[in-house]
Amino acid sequence: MFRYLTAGESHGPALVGILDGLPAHLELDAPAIDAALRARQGGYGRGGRMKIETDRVEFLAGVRGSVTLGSPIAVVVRNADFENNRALMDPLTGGGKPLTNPRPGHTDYAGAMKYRQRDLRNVLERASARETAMRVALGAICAQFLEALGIRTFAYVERIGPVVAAPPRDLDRERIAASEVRCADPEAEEKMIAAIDAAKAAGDTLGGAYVVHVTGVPAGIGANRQPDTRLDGVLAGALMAMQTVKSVEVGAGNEVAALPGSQAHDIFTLGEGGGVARPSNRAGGIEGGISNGQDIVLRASVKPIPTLMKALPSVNLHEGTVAPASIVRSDVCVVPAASLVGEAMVRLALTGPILEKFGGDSLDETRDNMRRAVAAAAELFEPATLRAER
Ligand code: EPS
Repeated sequence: MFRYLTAGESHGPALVGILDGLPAHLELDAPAIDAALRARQGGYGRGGRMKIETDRVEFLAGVRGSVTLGSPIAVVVRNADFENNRALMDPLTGGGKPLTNPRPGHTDYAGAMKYRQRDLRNVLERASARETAMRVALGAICAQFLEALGIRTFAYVERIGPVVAAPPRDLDRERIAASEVRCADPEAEEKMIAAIDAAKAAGDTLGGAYVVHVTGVPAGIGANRQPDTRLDGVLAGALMAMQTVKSVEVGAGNEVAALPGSQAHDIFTLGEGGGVARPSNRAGGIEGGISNGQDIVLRASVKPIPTLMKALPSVNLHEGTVAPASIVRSDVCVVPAASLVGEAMVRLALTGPILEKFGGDSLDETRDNMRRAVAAAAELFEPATLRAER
């Protein structure tokens, strides 16, 4: 079984992660993992923390000579900001003045109730999106496994606040990666940047939406055996399990609720080289909880960051008085960064079902199994096979 775990407080010494169940003999490109971490730190609308950190992955276990051993992979990303917060956050001696005014929309209040914490810092340290740096590191390792099987993920921003980009005609990865808001539409990009500037000037924050697009997933990943084996549930659950995400759509998503069946589904036609073709992909590559061989397309909508510089109304829980919400250093807009965390979550969430389908304790074994399974599936309805059966 493939699984992963992360630990780490935002201003503690480090973020740590364990990936268990990746096959042996995967050659890892550590600079590419660091590049993914650097990309997550970027994007227009980020705050002061990103100037302090230069995230880099350190391997502690599971890898020798940059090649996976099949044993659990353990990694660390250090928090440079720990040095500025040692008195507050040292695991053995840390402490300080409590934070008392919960931010509406943040974990502060619900977490305080859950863990019986009178200091909201004890909640916000783990709730902080700083933790997503480790998800991106682990996701970047999975990306290298998936790419070895011909599966690629890609994320781009579709909306920031009220500004919506035109649907991209092709996935121009370089253009999107070069965009400060990870948006393919230059006109929308300009408006998005202006919207972030306006929100910042007003002491406000902005949410938005992003798309994660996956190519190369063969048909037959995921299962309709049980509710928790369905691929759409697994992937949507992974995206919902992000700090900012409030809704997830698969393919055309919410749009199909308004369409009649005659327009909502992707018809079958005969493919030119044999087999079937699908002229559209409203299902987003998943039917009945199983991948159908088309690209997998997922959209996540993201709330605005709950820390506003013009603080929202709240209360002081210690004094029982009305008081503005706590202001801690934060960002104005994290949608571009969130799109990369979403991409990492999809990479992590896809790896398990891929390994469940093809198995393998070494990369070659997984690859051979996949090749055989894909070839057998392609032959299943070949006219020649059908003739032989008759
Ligand atoms: C973030 C790290 C955090 C915030 C932000 C994202 O660091 P700090 O709290 O030290 O500024 O910048 O997190 C939030 C906005 C949040 O509400 O948690 C990161 O690494 O992405």
